[in-house]
Amino acid sequence: MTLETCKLFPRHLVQLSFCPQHLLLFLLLLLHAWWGSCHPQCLDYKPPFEPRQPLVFCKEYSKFGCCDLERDEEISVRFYSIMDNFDHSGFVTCGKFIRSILCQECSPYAAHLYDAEDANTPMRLLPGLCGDYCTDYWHQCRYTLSLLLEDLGNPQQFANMTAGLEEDSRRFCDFLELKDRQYCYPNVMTNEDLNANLGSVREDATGCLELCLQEIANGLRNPVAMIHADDGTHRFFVAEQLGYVWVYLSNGSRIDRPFLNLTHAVLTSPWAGDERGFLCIALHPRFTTVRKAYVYYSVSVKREERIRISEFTLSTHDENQLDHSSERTILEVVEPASNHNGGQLLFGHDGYLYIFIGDGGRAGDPFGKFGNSQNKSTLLGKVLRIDVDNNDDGAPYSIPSDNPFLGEKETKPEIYAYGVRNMWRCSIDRGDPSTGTGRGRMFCGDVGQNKYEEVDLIVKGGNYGWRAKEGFSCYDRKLCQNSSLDDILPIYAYPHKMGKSVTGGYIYRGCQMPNLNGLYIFGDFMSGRLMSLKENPLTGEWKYTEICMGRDQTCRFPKLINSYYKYIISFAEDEAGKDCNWLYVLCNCILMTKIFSVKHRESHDLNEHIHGNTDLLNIPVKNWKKKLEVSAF
Ligand SMILES: *[C@@H]1O[C@H](CO)[C@@H](O)[C@H](O)[C@H]1NC(C)=O
Ligand SMILES: *[C@@H]1O[C@H](CO)[C@@H](O)[C@H](O)[C@H]1NC(C)=O
Ligand SMILES: *[C@@H]1O[C@H](CO)[C@@H](O)[C@H](O)[C@H]1NC(C)=O
Ligand SMILES: *[C@@H]1O[C@H](CO)[C@@H](O)[C@H](O)[C@H]1NC(C)=O
Ligand SMILES: *[C@@H]1O[C@H](CO)[C@@H](O)[C@H](O)[C@H]1NC(C)=O
Ligand SMILES: [Ca+2]
Repeated sequence: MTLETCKLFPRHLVQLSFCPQHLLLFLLLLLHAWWGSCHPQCLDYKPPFEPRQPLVFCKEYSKFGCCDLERDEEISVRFYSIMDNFDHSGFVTCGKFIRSILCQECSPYAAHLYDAEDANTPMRLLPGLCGDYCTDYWHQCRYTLSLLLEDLGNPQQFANMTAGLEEDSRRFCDFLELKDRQYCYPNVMTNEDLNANLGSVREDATGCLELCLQEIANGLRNPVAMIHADDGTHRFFVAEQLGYVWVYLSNGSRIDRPFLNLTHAVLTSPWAGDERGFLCIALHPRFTTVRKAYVYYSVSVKREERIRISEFTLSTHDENQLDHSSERTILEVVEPASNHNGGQLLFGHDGYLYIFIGDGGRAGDPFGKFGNSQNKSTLLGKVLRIDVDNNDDGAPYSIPSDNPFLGEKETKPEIYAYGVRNMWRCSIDRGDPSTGTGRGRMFCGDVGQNKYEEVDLIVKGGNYGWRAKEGFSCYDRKLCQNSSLDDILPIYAYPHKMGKSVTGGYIYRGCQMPNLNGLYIFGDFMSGRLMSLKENPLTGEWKYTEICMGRDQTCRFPKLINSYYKYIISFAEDEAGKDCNWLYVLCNCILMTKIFSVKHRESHDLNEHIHGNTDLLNIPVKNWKKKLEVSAF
């Protein structure tokens, strides 16, 4: 086999010359590209990974390969059952060959060793061996071939074949040999170029981390959030801004009937840049027993715009649908303007519900004496924390007894942190898979005003600065210089030449790219830039690295792509299970700038117009949100 054969990968790049609909993409990461062609790849076509627990039998693939501990145990069982046929000296002579051959499915190059890269051609029965190694094997243990093939199919089928092969060293090795001397076993193990950066995401010449993507769903209209239930079903719940939540099953199928259809109640419009709408959903952290979902959306009540957080109960007869008659309002906050509605809802590891509320809108947080965000008498511009457990009778929520401002005069007890402008997408760190380091940390992107976008690490009682500060710099000079501000600076801020509306992401804790473990991966809605931050544990500083798409050759894998639609709306991760989890990015393809000239802030007239015209609501909400003030205000 020559390198040319590696280029047989079918090219599945999607056509990007048109903009079909809004896309939801799978953020899959890159396998070290080798001469741009032959990749580490597993027999199931997936990329290799770092097993969560070290392997016991095929130890050499403990660091990075294609087997988890469970598969490793199965291989070991098979080995010992084959070795039952041997006496001690046979075991000593042939055990090592059999073990090595059986373990090749754990090799990060398994797909290549088994000729499995091209799904249209038959796979080899056994991994491809190098010539010398095969000759050795033939000399010492040729009669073991039938044992290896025995349980791969109908034993009769192989009986004649192996009988013929075992007698003739040339035919034996014609059958087992992989002619490509670099990729055959065992040379593939010792080739330095192939093994140097296994599992490492590579940097391009400018230092940008190169990734590839896989599309997993499309045809969504402004998908604002994607979550999982953590209940072993591995389904996804994808929310669209106009008020739908859809269930995607683990096999990729979408259930026809919506999980939730709130389109009749959600206040939004087809106007590009409308920040209102259905913005988030969170499931109870013990969803298997507490069958409740929480949603965050814009609503018009008595001509007043509000955001509403409400609770739904799962249908008793359909686990892929909420009981639409079960809605119970948990909290409503009046929005003085139609932008900056916040929009994040999530459960922390403490079991409490966190709600991220925007500053109420317009530019520069103009309300009151020093804006809403620094005013603890209002819920606007805050991170809230409430307890929704055991709320079936009485109040819809209670205040956790250790909320930071309890008992402070003229301060809302729900407040957990303040000084936030318009946090868009927050996440909780799962923690390092082996040490647990970082577990429970809460990261948010806070959309900036005119100059800086920032990423914050949210802690109890923290003041995140707005409107005194935007990023690291002063926005309101007077407030900024007040020594009692005592604010927490972002872990990172970037100027508007890099992007104009941050979309918070996740700490990568997957196992396919061990060198990305601990990186915070996020993006910018306006510029489409994908970015990462890596913490220096000694200094606590976060170092920025851009993420770019791998080159065509790098991503030339079945189903992989290396481009995406520019408007990064949100990120997601899937349920961690036996398998590695992945990161996802939700993107939109349509430009929104054209419609910026439409002024509709605080336009109750417009809302009425929209409400009076339900057809409009059923039009896909073309573009998405946020940062309207760039040109409108
Ligand atoms: C196997 O070999 C025997 C004898 O050489 C022959 O009769 C039989 O048909 C062969 N079976 C297959 C499946 O080729
Ligand atoms: C996925 O699973 C569902 C339910 O088991 C089934 O109805 C559907 O046909 C499956 N879809 C695919 C593409 O296999
Ligand atoms: C969602 O609800 C609206 C009315 O509330 C209805 O007109 C629409 O058909 C529903 N959509 C789906 C997909 O069920
Ligand atoms: C703080 O917010 C409350 C509630 O909106 C408002 O009544 C009060 O005037 C504000 N305080 C200042 C100093 O602006
Ligand atoms: C500084 O902030 C405190 C608390 O918000 C306030 O009471 C005080 O008047 C401020 N000082 C100045 C000089 O603005
Ligand atoms: Ca800040």
